[in-house]
Amino acid sequence: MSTSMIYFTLMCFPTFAQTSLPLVINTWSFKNATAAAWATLQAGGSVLDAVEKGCDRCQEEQCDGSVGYGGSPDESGETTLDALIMDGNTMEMGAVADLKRVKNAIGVARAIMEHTEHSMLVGESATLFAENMGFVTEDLTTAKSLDMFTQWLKGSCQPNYRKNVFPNPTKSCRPYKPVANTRMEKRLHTNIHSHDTIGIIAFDRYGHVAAGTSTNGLTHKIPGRVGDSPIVGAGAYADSSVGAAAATGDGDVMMRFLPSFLAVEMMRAGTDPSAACEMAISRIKRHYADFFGAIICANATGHYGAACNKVPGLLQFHYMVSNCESDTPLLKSVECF
Ligand code: SD4
Repeated sequence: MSTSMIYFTLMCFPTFAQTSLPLVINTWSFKNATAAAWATLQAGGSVLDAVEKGCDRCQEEQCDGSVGYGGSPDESGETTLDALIMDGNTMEMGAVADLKRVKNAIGVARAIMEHTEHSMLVGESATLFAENMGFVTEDLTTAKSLDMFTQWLKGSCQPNYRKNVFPNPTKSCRPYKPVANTRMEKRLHTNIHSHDTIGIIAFDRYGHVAAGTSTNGLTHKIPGRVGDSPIVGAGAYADSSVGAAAATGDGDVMMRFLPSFLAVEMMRAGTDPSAACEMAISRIKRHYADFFGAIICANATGHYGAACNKVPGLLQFHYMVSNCESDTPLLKSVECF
């Protein structure tokens, strides 16, 4: 019997397995992240360790180009990172946004939680904090991100996130000046290629839950832009007395509705995880029918679900699960509605 099988047998001993816990669940088909988080639990690590390791695996592998260094260059060509970690037992959290020149955003988020009384640090000051905490600083640009940026410049900076400015942002690059609110075209809130954040939830067998996220945000974002992922209640939320949720998608829109908090509150009121996820998506849909987004939800008995908004390019949402039913991560999917 391999060491991992021995750990699996120990952790999933029938007495504990009855509750469907422990559990790891994460957005998208980021299987290696799930496996890393699960292995951490198996080796006796905490749920915070599992969340951190899962996110870090994606950061290192640059999951879908949307997590970690060398992805989503902003308007000046730089990659900046957002991350969040939350402990559902103590309600402590750490978040970092617009982090520059440090690869391990989830590690920095955890350092903020564990070594400060604050909840969130941003920008250059977050980088300075990270350096002081021993994180390495380096250029996050890669040949790929540089090429994306160069092509974008050559293509008159299309697409971009400006509106009501001169010169016309649908045709020209910056610098822009504000003009009166005359722009008629509606921005499409869908872009499957720039939304693959990892959001991850880990429960141990006692029902202690943690959740976290890590992303490089949106390609060609305006420097300084912060998405939903590091915002507590938006990107993720965890409360061990109920469960946890984590969201992915168009953060500019999604953060307005705190979907992860809403889903957890729905579960607190007795709603099952799938329905809670659907309610969180429905709330956003009411205002932004074409937004791109999905959410995963899990409760303290180890039941889980997901939901997504049906738009061209997102008809089905994939996510990963590890629990005692299988010693390898399972790919799950849900039909969007
Ligand atoms: C953001 N929500 O920064 C992130 C992007 C993403 O899946 O891919 N989410 O808006």
